[in-house]
Amino acid sequence: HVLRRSLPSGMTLERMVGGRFLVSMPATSLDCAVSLVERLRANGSRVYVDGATGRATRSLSAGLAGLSDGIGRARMMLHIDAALGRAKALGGNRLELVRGADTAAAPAPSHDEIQRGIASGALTYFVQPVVDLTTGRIAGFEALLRWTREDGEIMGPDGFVDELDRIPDHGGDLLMNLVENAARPLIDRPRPLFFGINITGTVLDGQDSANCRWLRGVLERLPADRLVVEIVETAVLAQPTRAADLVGRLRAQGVRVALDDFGTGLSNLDRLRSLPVDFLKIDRAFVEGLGGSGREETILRNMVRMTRELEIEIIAEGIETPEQAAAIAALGIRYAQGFHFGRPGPVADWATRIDADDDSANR
Ligand code: G
Ligand code: MN
Repeated sequence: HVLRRSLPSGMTLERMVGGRFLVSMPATSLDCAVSLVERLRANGSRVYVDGATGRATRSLSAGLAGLSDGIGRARMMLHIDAALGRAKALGGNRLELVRGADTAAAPAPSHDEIQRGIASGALTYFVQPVVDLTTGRIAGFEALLRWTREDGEIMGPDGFVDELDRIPDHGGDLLMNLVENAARPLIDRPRPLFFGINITGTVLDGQDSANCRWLRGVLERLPADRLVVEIVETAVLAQPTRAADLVGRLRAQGVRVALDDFGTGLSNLDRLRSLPVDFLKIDRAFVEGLGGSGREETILRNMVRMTRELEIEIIAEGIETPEQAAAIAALGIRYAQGFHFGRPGPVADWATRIDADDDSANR
């Protein structure tokens, strides 16, 4: 209440898990945002808390980021949380800004550039392996869109996916072909590997998501039992009914579904009871927190227990070190993905690696 009362009109306050609040400040300059946050912190600190050891004052830490560079909300939430973590690590009761490098991404390609880029091959899929920790072998891949700029720099989808979403049906058949060409060399082999594709919330925007032509085309061309469709948790939160409908239809066709970036929205394990999925992809923020205060371990242990009951497999994302891999395996998590196991790379490179792995396993 104290915080909400301190907000100018047009700004919103949401309560998040873990005693955190998210304040949105549309069309606010950085200077104004900083002084607003400082006012919120000052007002919030005036609240007394009666505890076992007597009356205490609260201190508030804050993380602040600008949402202007085409970065999605989920990714931005991670940056804000990281800044909040830094504020607390520095003793708390302070404000930390998301570092410039996090927000000031390279300029996103324009609408026209994207349409030309799809045709010219600037837009491609890289793939990153997902490893089965019980066997140590690659179980499947996630396809990740990459944009190769004219200066040779390779950009991830955060920088251009919003613009891509504005192109009707993602450039029609072209995106469909990109997915098919990326999947073929990896799934046309005796050992079944899965192939994960990401869909954004816009797939849910149409009247009927079955009208998303590129997704429908992919489902027609590739074997359903090799496909995993990854949908971000924040998209499910925004349109729960449509998301449940799409998930139900995909699974009825034999396509597996993964809930992506789990932990970045207002995570609620209970949601999994009403939204049956096959995989839960735990966001790398949890993995980064392993070995720290112990809270991440506790949350992950609960996730493992609950997903086991619901017959959902967990994929831990962002594993960068052998220690993290060991910690994840020790928690009983079956699948893992991250730089430690392999970086996103061209399909041809990973197809060669898979051939070599299969050969050595058969020998
Ligand atoms: O939102 P989604 O989970 O699909 O995003 C995957 C992104 O995470 C990819 O762009 C990929 O490059 C990145 N990524 C994959 N593995 C790692 C990792 O181990 N560490 C970090 N920091 N990023 C990773
Ligand atoms: Mn994903």
